[in-house]
Amino acid sequence: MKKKTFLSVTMAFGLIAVLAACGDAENNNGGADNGADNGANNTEENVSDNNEADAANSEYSSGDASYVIEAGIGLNNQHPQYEGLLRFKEIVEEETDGDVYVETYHSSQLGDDREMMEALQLGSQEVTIPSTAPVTNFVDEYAILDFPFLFANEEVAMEVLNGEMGDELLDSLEDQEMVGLAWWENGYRDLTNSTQPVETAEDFQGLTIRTMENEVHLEAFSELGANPTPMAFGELFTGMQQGTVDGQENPLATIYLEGFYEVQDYYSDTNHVYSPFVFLMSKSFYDSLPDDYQELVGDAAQEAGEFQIEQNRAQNEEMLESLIDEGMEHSEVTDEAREEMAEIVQPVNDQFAEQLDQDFVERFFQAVEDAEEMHQ
Ligand code: TK8
Repeated sequence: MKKKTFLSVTMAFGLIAVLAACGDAENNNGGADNGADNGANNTEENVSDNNEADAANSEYSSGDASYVIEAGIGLNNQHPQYEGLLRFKEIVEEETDGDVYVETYHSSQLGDDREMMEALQLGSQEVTIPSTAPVTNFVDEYAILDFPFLFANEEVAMEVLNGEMGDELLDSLEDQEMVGLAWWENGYRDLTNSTQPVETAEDFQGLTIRTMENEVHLEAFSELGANPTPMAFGELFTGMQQGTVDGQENPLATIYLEGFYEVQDYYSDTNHVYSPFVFLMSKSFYDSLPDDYQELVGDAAQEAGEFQIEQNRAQNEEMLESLIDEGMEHSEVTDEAREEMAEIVQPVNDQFAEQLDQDFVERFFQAVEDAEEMHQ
């Protein structure tokens, strides 16, 4: 599989992150203001309290362990992803009788997705669970997962990810000093903004939308006539609050649990792309584990992922109601409107597909087709 020298992309995004950070001195904890409303804790004080609480709840301690896993995510501790991470901790500690200890961090406390992946490469952090979009900066082929309107439903996505193609994508991370252990789920991404209801492709015109650090997303939103602005997730709340961006796109759970309704008026169920999470471990750390522990962390990542996915899906409907209760206006996007959006962005998919290994692309689309037949 082709590997990218991601320096130029990283540098460009780095610059944007620095610029964003400059305007961000007062409040770099997106969601902190609104956190009290829904129990989300994004302040540093709460974060450390929470970690202490986690430690207190565990009958084990890092001091007694042969191996300590520092695990960090970008989302806050209300998100099902954090529940999944706590489940991972519980399984690993119990099954090793505390010989492997897991320290959990949320709310970008250890950095944003890209920074945490770099820390995994360096061996200074052991686990992170990013959306796959920023992984494209390390392995080109991950771009295919971000093609808009690729997976018809969640079952199709899971079938492909848990099959041969998903395995191949996990294995491809080894050359980047990371081990991919399991697929978790962020979910279908929807649009929010503070300017206007968005129901059709035309409504994207002129909207400044924060995107993840991923070229497919950038191009696709440009094609729709929006002004995409890549930004680290940790900067996003402030970016919306200060009007640096009009809108953003993320699954319902994130929109609600990060309190985005405080700074966004319009929610559109665009469902424009399915966003997987990928459970990553530092390769140097993984290699240092004895064989039975390697198997154990792999199984635990998988099991905790199944739990996370269940939680994620169970809460979706409730989240939509809660967003409306909080005063967001729900714009319903019809299948017809989605088809129009899909047509407009198709050239972007084609252009990126051409740049990837053709054998990989063919096998991937075949796997999607096969999965679609199984899960109509
Ligand atoms: C959290 C991110 C986030 C993603 C984004 O670390 O950046 O918008 O959807 O959930 O991975």
